[in-house]
Amino acid sequence: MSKRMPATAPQSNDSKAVSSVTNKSNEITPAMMLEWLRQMQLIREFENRTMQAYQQAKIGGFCHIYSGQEACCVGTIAATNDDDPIVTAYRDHGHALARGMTPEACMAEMFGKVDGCAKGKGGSMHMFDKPNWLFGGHGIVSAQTPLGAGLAFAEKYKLEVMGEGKKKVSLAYLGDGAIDQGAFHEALNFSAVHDVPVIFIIENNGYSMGTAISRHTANADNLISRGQSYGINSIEIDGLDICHLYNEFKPFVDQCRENSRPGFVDLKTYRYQGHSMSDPQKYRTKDEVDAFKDKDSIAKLLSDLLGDGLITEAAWKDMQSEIKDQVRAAMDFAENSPIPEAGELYTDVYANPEKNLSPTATYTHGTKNPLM
Ligand SMILES: Cc1ncc(C[n+]2csc(CCOP(=O)(O)OP(=O)(O)O)c2C)c(N)n1
Ligand SMILES: [Mg+2]
Repeated sequence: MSKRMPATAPQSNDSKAVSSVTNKSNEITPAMMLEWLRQMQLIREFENRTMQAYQQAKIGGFCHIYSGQEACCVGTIAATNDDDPIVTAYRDHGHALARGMTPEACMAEMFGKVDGCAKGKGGSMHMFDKPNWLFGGHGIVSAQTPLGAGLAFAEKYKLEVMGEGKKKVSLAYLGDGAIDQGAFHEALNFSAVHDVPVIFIIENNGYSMGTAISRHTANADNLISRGQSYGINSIEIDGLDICHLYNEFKPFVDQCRENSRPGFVDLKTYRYQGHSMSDPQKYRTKDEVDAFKDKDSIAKLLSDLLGDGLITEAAWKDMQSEIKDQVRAAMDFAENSPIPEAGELYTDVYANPEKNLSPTATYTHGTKNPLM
């Protein structure tokens, strides 16, 4: 179901150089930049169509739009291996697409259809894609943080104790609103004590629902002190400039992998839409939103590419229209995918509410499951 999206970068010309200002790490190629542009634009377009579908009541439940934050998931995932595990919160469509989930599987999931990545049972907040090492999509704030540590610990254990596998790093994404949860601190402490190679990435968009970061957390302009207090290597990165992000983050990931140590990143970003689809946004001004739109990450990457002569205006137009077609096809796919059979309510669940109704009725969860 979930395959890496094919790289359809137009006129990728690796013989042309990326300017040294953009490419401080000397690892960024023109093809990489074009692929990032394509992925970020795909996420932006996908989210635009998601909002429309939500307003038409084709998508139900909670739904959180990622527009504005695209560089965060695309840039950080680009710095990992395809089989490094990742886990994130509920604002997860971008991570799913950047990890290689098809727009079809992602949109069908939101439509509650059988061809969704979780057979339509998870919805917007619960994108899950095991083949692409994406372990959700989680709605409970910060609950994914210890899971990220656990995923990294499992891989470390496999390698160091069982002698299988290879050195991996896991990425645990969370919002700025999640850093005051106890689970977050427990995960940091555990990872530091046990040398677990997990990177806690705070996608710091400045708000937790309608509460500005300075109103909900102490020391809001020095989040890295959280990581440092546990002896964890911690950095701040501008999450609106993907080339800068990659230059900073790639060596950071490599180091965590090599030394088997955790990391902490305060990744500064901004969301353009409300917290969820039902947010009147009375807590911020239009001027503030517009000021961030002036620093838009897609526009910045495009201007870097144009400046280095790595894309033409015509090629950019073609890329945008290909992406529009791709997302339109995903909408049609989701629309036409069947709704699940009623019996599906009783599969893929841990407990069987009615005996013998589920194909998993023989699974007893041990000796005493009160529901069986
Ligand atoms: C444990 C818990 N408490 C409260 C909520 C309600 N809630 C949902 S999202 C949210 C804000 C989280 O903000 P942040 O972590 O900054 O993520 P963002 O929405 O900005 O991506 C809250 C408080 C929840 N889902 N889980
Ligand atoms: Mg936030």
